[in-house]
Amino acid sequence: MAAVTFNSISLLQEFYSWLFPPPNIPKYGVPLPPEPHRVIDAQEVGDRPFLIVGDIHACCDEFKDLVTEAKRRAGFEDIFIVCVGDMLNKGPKNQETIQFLRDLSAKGQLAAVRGNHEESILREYMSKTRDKEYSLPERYQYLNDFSEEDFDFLLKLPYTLRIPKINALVVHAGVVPNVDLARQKYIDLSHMRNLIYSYHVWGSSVRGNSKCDIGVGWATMWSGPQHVYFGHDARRSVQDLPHATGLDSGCLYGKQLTGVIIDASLRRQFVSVDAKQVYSPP
Ligand SMILES: [Mn+2]
Repeated sequence: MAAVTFNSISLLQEFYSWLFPPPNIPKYGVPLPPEPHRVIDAQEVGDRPFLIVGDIHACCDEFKDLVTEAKRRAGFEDIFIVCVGDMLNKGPKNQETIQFLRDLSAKGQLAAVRGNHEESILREYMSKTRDKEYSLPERYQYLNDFSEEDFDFLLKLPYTLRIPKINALVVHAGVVPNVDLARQKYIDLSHMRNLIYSYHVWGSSVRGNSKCDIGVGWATMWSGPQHVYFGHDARRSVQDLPHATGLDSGCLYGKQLTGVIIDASLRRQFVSVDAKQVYSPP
Protein backbone atom coordinates (compact mmCIF):
# COMPACT_ATOMS: atom_id res chain seq x y z
CA MET A 1 0.00 0.00 0.00
CA ALA A 2 2.77 2.41 0.99
CA ALA A 3 4.63 1.62 -2.24
CA VAL A 4 1.50 2.23 -4.34
CA THR A 5 0.89 5.58 -2.61
CA PHE A 6 4.53 6.58 -3.05
CA ASN A 7 4.48 5.65 -6.74
CA SER A 8 1.27 7.62 -7.35
CA ILE A 9 2.74 10.68 -5.68
CA SER A 10 5.99 10.55 -7.66
CA LEU A 11 3.97 9.99 -10.85
CA LEU A 12 1.87 13.06 -10.05
CA GLN A 13 5.02 15.06 -9.33
CA GLU A 14 6.51 14.00 -12.68
CA PHE A 15 3.30 14.92 -14.49
CA TYR A 16 3.17 18.30 -12.75
CA SER A 17 6.77 19.18 -13.65
CA TRP A 18 6.09 18.00 -17.21
CA LEU A 19 3.11 20.41 -17.37
CA PHE A 20 4.84 23.25 -15.52
CA PRO A 21 8.62 22.99 -15.94
CA PRO A 22 10.47 24.75 -13.10
CA PRO A 23 12.27 28.00 -14.03
CA ASN A 24 15.77 27.63 -15.42
CA ILE A 25 17.94 29.32 -12.80
CA PRO A 26 21.48 28.44 -11.70
CA LYS A 27 22.00 26.44 -8.53
CA TYR A 28 21.83 28.48 -5.28
CA GLY A 29 20.21 31.31 -7.28
CA VAL A 30 23.64 32.75 -8.14
CA PRO A 31 23.56 35.38 -10.93
CA LEU A 32 23.80 34.29 -14.53
CA PRO A 33 26.92 35.38 -16.40
CA PRO A 34 26.33 38.19 -18.94
CA GLU A 35 26.87 35.65 -21.73
CA PRO A 36 25.89 32.13 -20.57
CA HIS A 37 26.86 30.51 -23.89
CA ARG A 38 30.00 31.96 -25.42
CA VAL A 39 31.56 31.28 -28.81
CA ILE A 40 35.30 31.45 -29.38
CA ASP A 41 35.85 32.35 -32.99
CA ALA A 42 38.79 31.35 -35.17
CA GLN A 43 40.43 34.82 -35.13
CA GLU A 44 40.62 34.78 -31.34
CA VAL A 45 42.74 31.66 -31.39
CA GLY A 46 44.72 31.98 -34.62
CA ASP A 47 47.06 29.08 -35.32
CA ARG A 48 47.61 28.12 -31.70
CA PRO A 49 47.02 24.55 -30.55
CA PHE A 50 44.45 24.07 -27.78
CA LEU A 51 45.00 22.59 -24.36
CA ILE A 52 41.72 21.66 -22.68
CA VAL A 53 42.29 21.03 -18.96
CA GLY A 54 40.27 18.94 -16.47
CA ASP A 55 39.23 19.92 -12.93
CA ILE A 56 42.14 21.76 -11.28
CA HIS A 57 40.64 22.39 -7.83
CA ALA A 58 43.37 24.85 -6.84
CA CYS A 59 46.18 22.38 -7.59
CA CYS A 60 48.16 25.23 -9.10
CA ASP A 61 51.57 23.48 -9.18
CA GLU A 62 50.16 20.60 -11.20
CA PHE A 63 48.32 23.06 -13.47
CA LYS A 64 51.54 24.95 -14.21
CA ASP A 65 53.40 21.67 -14.80
CA LEU A 66 50.68 20.49 -17.18
CA VAL A 67 50.86 23.71 -19.18
CA THR A 68 54.65 23.39 -19.45
CA GLU A 69 54.41 19.76 -20.52
CA ALA A 70 51.69 20.55 -23.08
CA LYS A 71 53.80 23.31 -24.62
CA ARG A 72 56.72 20.91 -24.91
CA ARG A 73 54.59 18.19 -26.50
CA ALA A 74 52.80 20.55 -28.87
CA GLY A 75 56.12 22.13 -29.86
CA PHE A 76 54.48 25.55 -29.42
CA GLU A 77 55.22 28.16 -26.75
CA ASP A 78 51.96 29.91 -27.56
CA ILE A 79 48.97 27.68 -26.82
CA PHE A 80 45.32 28.46 -26.04
CA ILE A 81 44.15 26.99 -22.73
CA VAL A 82 40.54 26.09 -21.98
CA CYS A 83 39.45 25.00 -18.49
CA VAL A 84 36.36 22.83 -18.00
CA GLY A 85 35.37 24.37 -14.62
CA ASP A 86 36.09 23.58 -10.97
CA MET A 87 39.39 25.41 -11.22
CA LEU A 88 39.09 26.33 -7.53
CA ASN A 89 37.96 25.09 -4.11
CA LYS A 90 38.93 22.12 -1.94
CA GLY A 91 42.58 22.14 -3.07
CA PRO A 92 45.71 23.86 -1.73
CA LYS A 93 46.40 27.06 -3.71
CA ASN A 94 43.26 29.05 -4.48
CA GLN A 95 44.88 32.49 -4.44
CA GLU A 96 47.71 31.45 -6.73
CA THR A 97 45.31 29.66 -9.09
CA ILE A 98 42.90 32.58 -9.54
CA GLN A 99 45.88 34.86 -10.15
CA PHE A 100 47.34 32.52 -12.77
CA LEU A 101 43.95 32.10 -14.49
CA ARG A 102 43.33 35.84 -14.60
CA ASP A 103 46.84 36.58 -15.89
CA LEU A 104 46.46 34.06 -18.73
CA SER A 105 42.97 35.31 -19.53
CA ALA A 106 44.12 38.95 -19.63
CA LYS A 107 46.82 37.93 -22.09
CA GLY A 108 44.21 36.22 -24.32
CA GLN A 109 45.67 32.79 -23.61
CA LEU A 110 42.82 31.24 -21.62
CA ALA A 111 39.07 30.76 -21.51
CA ALA A 112 37.04 28.74 -19.00
CA VAL A 113 33.53 27.70 -18.06
CA ARG A 114 31.74 27.89 -14.70
CA GLY A 115 31.73 24.70 -12.64
CA ASN A 116 29.66 23.78 -9.61
CA HIS A 117 32.52 24.84 -7.33
CA GLU A 118 32.60 28.30 -8.93
CA GLU A 119 28.86 28.41 -8.21
CA SER A 120 29.54 27.59 -4.55
CA ILE A 121 32.13 30.37 -4.40
CA LEU A 122 29.63 32.82 -5.94
CA ARG A 123 27.01 31.71 -3.40
CA GLU A 124 29.42 32.57 -0.57
CA TYR A 125 30.28 35.85 -2.27
CA MET A 126 26.59 36.77 -2.57
CA SER A 127 26.01 35.94 1.12
CA LYS A 128 28.94 38.13 2.07
CA THR A 129 27.77 40.97 -0.18
CA ARG A 130 24.22 40.88 1.20
CA ASP A 131 25.27 40.65 4.83
CA LYS A 132 28.49 42.29 5.92
CA GLU A 133 28.31 40.29 9.19
CA TYR A 134 28.23 36.98 7.31
CA SER A 135 31.17 34.84 8.32
CA LEU A 136 32.53 32.47 5.71
CA PRO A 137 32.61 28.78 6.62
CA GLU A 138 36.05 27.40 7.48
CA ARG A 139 36.64 25.87 4.06
CA TYR A 140 35.87 29.16 2.30
CA GLN A 141 38.09 31.36 4.49
CA TYR A 142 40.51 31.79 1.60
CA LEU A 143 37.86 33.93 -0.13
CA ASN A 144 38.65 36.72 2.36
CA ASP A 145 41.78 37.30 0.26
CA PHE A 146 39.92 37.40 -3.07
CA SER A 147 39.49 40.81 -4.71
CA GLU A 148 36.37 42.22 -6.39
CA GLU A 149 38.16 41.60 -9.70
CA ASP A 150 38.61 37.93 -8.80
CA PHE A 151 34.87 37.53 -8.11
CA ASP A 152 34.06 39.50 -11.24
CA PHE A 153 36.19 37.09 -13.29
CA LEU A 154 34.24 34.15 -11.81
CA LEU A 155 30.86 35.85 -12.32
CA LYS A 156 31.58 36.30 -16.01
CA LEU A 157 32.54 32.69 -16.73
CA PRO A 158 30.00 31.26 -19.20
CA TYR A 159 28.26 27.91 -18.74
CA THR A 160 29.35 26.72 -22.16
CA LEU A 161 32.04 27.59 -24.69
CA ARG A 162 31.64 26.67 -28.32
CA ILE A 163 34.77 26.48 -30.43
CA PRO A 164 33.63 25.92 -34.04
CA LYS A 165 37.23 25.74 -35.28
CA ILE A 166 37.66 22.37 -33.58
CA ASN A 167 33.95 21.45 -33.50
CA ALA A 168 34.06 21.56 -29.71
CA LEU A 169 31.59 22.30 -26.96
CA VAL A 170 33.09 22.80 -23.50
CA VAL A 171 30.93 22.40 -20.41
CA HIS A 172 31.67 21.52 -16.80
CA ALA A 173 29.31 18.62 -16.16
CA GLY A 174 27.25 17.63 -19.17
CA VAL A 175 24.54 18.29 -21.73
CA VAL A 176 21.23 16.54 -22.36
CA PRO A 177 21.18 15.12 -25.92
CA ASN A 178 18.68 16.55 -28.43
CA VAL A 179 18.03 19.73 -26.44
CA ASP A 180 19.16 23.10 -27.83
CA LEU A 181 21.92 24.78 -25.89
CA ALA A 182 19.65 27.72 -25.04
CA ARG A 183 17.16 25.30 -23.47
CA GLN A 184 19.65 23.27 -21.41
CA LYS A 185 19.19 23.69 -17.67
CA TYR A 186 22.05 25.50 -15.95
CA ILE A 187 21.86 23.02 -13.11
CA ASP A 188 22.49 20.20 -15.59
CA LEU A 189 25.36 22.01 -17.30
CA SER A 190 27.17 22.37 -13.97
CA HIS A 191 26.03 19.26 -12.03
CA MET A 192 24.77 16.35 -14.12
CA ARG A 193 26.55 13.04 -14.49
CA ASN A 194 23.76 10.76 -15.65
CA LEU A 195 20.54 10.78 -17.64
CA ILE A 196 17.32 9.29 -16.36
CA TYR A 197 14.79 8.26 -18.99
CA SER A 198 11.11 7.95 -18.01
CA TYR A 199 8.26 6.57 -20.09
CA HIS A 200 4.67 7.52 -19.28
CA VAL A 201 1.29 7.32 -20.94
CA TRP A 202 1.58 11.05 -21.72
CA GLY A 203 5.00 10.66 -23.34
CA SER A 204 8.64 10.08 -22.50
CA SER A 205 11.08 12.39 -20.83
CA VAL A 206 14.75 12.58 -20.05
CA ARG A 207 16.43 14.55 -17.31
CA GLY A 208 19.88 15.05 -15.93
CA ASN A 209 20.92 13.75 -12.54
CA SER A 210 24.02 14.56 -10.56
CA LYS A 211 24.36 11.05 -9.14
CA CYS A 212 26.28 8.53 -11.19
CA ASP A 213 24.58 5.40 -9.85
CA ILE A 214 21.05 6.06 -11.18
CA GLY A 215 20.47 6.05 -14.94
CA VAL A 216 23.16 6.09 -17.59
CA GLY A 217 26.27 8.24 -18.08
CA TRP A 218 25.17 11.17 -20.29
CA ALA A 219 28.36 11.13 -22.38
CA THR A 220 27.70 7.58 -23.59
CA MET A 221 24.36 8.80 -25.03
CA TRP A 222 25.81 11.88 -26.72
CA SER A 223 26.21 11.42 -30.48
CA GLY A 224 27.32 14.90 -31.55
CA PRO A 225 27.33 16.89 -33.77
CA GLN A 226 29.85 18.67 -31.52
CA HIS A 227 32.55 16.93 -29.55
CA VAL A 228 31.96 17.74 -25.88
CA TYR A 229 34.87 18.28 -23.46
CA PHE A 230 33.85 18.12 -19.81
CA GLY A 231 34.96 17.40 -16.25
CA HIS A 232 33.09 16.82 -12.97
CA ASP A 233 33.20 13.03 -13.00
CA ALA A 234 36.36 12.00 -11.16
CA ARG A 235 34.80 8.63 -10.38
CA ARG A 236 34.64 7.71 -14.08
CA SER A 237 37.98 9.52 -14.60
CA VAL A 238 39.23 10.03 -18.18
CA GLN A 239 36.53 9.15 -20.72
CA ASP A 240 37.68 8.85 -24.31
CA LEU A 241 34.41 8.46 -26.23
CA PRO A 242 33.69 9.02 -29.94
CA HIS A 243 31.85 12.31 -29.32
CA ALA A 244 32.83 13.28 -25.78
CA THR A 245 35.98 13.52 -23.69
CA GLY A 246 35.84 13.49 -19.88
CA LEU A 247 38.92 15.06 -18.30
CA ASP A 248 38.50 14.90 -14.51
CA SER A 249 41.11 12.37 -13.44
CA GLY A 250 41.02 13.34 -9.75
CA CYS A 251 44.14 15.47 -9.18
CA LEU A 252 42.53 16.65 -5.94
CA TYR A 253 42.36 13.04 -4.77
CA GLY A 254 46.05 12.45 -5.39
CA LYS A 255 45.66 11.00 -8.88
CA GLN A 256 46.39 13.05 -11.99
CA LEU A 257 45.62 16.32 -13.71
CA THR A 258 44.72 15.59 -17.32
CA GLY A 259 44.42 17.71 -20.42
CA VAL A 260 44.01 17.10 -24.11
CA ILE A 261 46.02 18.89 -26.79
CA ILE A 262 44.22 19.56 -30.07
CA ASP A 263 46.37 20.72 -32.94
CA ALA A 264 45.52 22.42 -36.24
CA SER A 265 44.83 19.08 -37.91
CA LEU A 266 42.35 18.22 -35.09
CA ARG A 267 44.60 15.48 -33.73
CA ARG A 268 43.89 14.79 -30.06
CA GLN A 269 46.66 13.92 -27.65
CA PHE A 270 46.18 13.33 -23.93
CA VAL A 271 48.69 14.80 -21.52
CA SER A 272 48.74 14.39 -17.75
CA VAL A 273 50.85 15.04 -14.67
CA ASP A 274 50.75 13.23 -11.35
CA ALA A 275 49.32 14.97 -8.29
CA LYS A 276 52.06 15.93 -5.84
CA GLN A 277 49.97 14.64 -2.95
CA VAL A 278 46.49 13.61 -1.84
CA TYR A 279 44.77 16.95 -1.13
CA SER A 280 41.38 15.55 -0.20
CA PRO A 281 40.25 12.04 0.73
CA PRO A 282 38.50 10.41 -2.27
MN1 LIG B 1 32.36 19.51 -10.47
